[in-house]
Amino acid sequence: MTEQRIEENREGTIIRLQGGFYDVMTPEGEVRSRARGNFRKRGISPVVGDEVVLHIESETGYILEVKERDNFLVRPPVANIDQALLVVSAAEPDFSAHLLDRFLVLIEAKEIQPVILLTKMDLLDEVKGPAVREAIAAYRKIGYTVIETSSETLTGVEQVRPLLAGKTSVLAGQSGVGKSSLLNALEPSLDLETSAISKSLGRGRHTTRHVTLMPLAEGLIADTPGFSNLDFPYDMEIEDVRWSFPEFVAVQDDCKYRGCLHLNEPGCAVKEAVEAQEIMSSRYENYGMFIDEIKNRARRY
Ligand SMILES: Nc1nc2c(ncn2[C@@H]2O[C@H](COP(=O)(O)OP(=O)(O)O)[C@@H](O)[C@H]2O)c(=O)[nH]1
Ligand SMILES: [Mg+2]
Ligand SMILES: [Zn+2]
Repeated sequence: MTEQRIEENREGTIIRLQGGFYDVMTPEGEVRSRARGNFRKRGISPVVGDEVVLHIESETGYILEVKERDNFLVRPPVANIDQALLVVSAAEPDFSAHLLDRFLVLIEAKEIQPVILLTKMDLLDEVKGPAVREAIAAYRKIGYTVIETSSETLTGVEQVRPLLAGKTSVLAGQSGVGKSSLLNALEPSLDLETSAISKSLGRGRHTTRHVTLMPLAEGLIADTPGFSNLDFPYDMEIEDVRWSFPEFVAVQDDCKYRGCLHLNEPGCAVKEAVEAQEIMSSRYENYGMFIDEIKNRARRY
């Protein structure tokens, strides 16, 4: 019997790092691959999400080339993210416009497309319901996609599926908001651990875990929250915040001063829009807090 040597070049996406190997998803399936030594010499370290060209020799791939990245998250390291699914709960924990705005700024500053997924809609009652529904309408008016879901009743879950197709997505959101439950609702075979309690049970919590991209709904999704740290990164500047509020940007040409920060400047179109209740006052307050946070941080240096 003669052993057939199959040699070919193929393109794919790195989905997993494991024991010095890179698992690459190609149209013909997964290929366990090695990076050529010269990557390290050139200071390139391939990460999950990288688009690569492989040379395949008897079922092992060798990464020949890492394509230029569209974007890159450092913690966890993921490249070429098409969108961030921003998971916020309607209740338990209570809906927080502040947290949502903070995530939106972090995502917009990375020039990643955000999608807002509201979870636990089944827990909304007559008391909490109206304010949350009003907020949902207001974020939609800004232009954000907001999907209302419940992993309990499965409401809205199917609306998430088409958003994932053909894209690499990261999840963002506090612990306990229902990220794993939502993924399980979309794909029960994932069988991800849910509930905050199970986390304290240990199970390899101390081993270094690399992020993995899981195939889901004809797309790839990072298995860990993309933004574990909610502090603004040191390279984020006031200008980044200024450009991260689309409904402010939409009217800022009407501000009297170019470069208006919409704080104490006279003739500010943003402030006028807040007074006319065309811009959410919570957004304006959060904006001010974020600007302060960055200013105070800068002063420490
Ligand atoms: N009532 C209700 N509970 C939910 C829903 N989604 C998640 N939960 C519960 O919220 C807790 C945290 O969910 P989990 O998926 O682990 O959150 P994660 O930390 O964001 O991954 C669990 O006890 C879930 O059962 C939902 O849509 N409705
Ligand atoms: Mg989880
Ligand atoms: Zn202004």
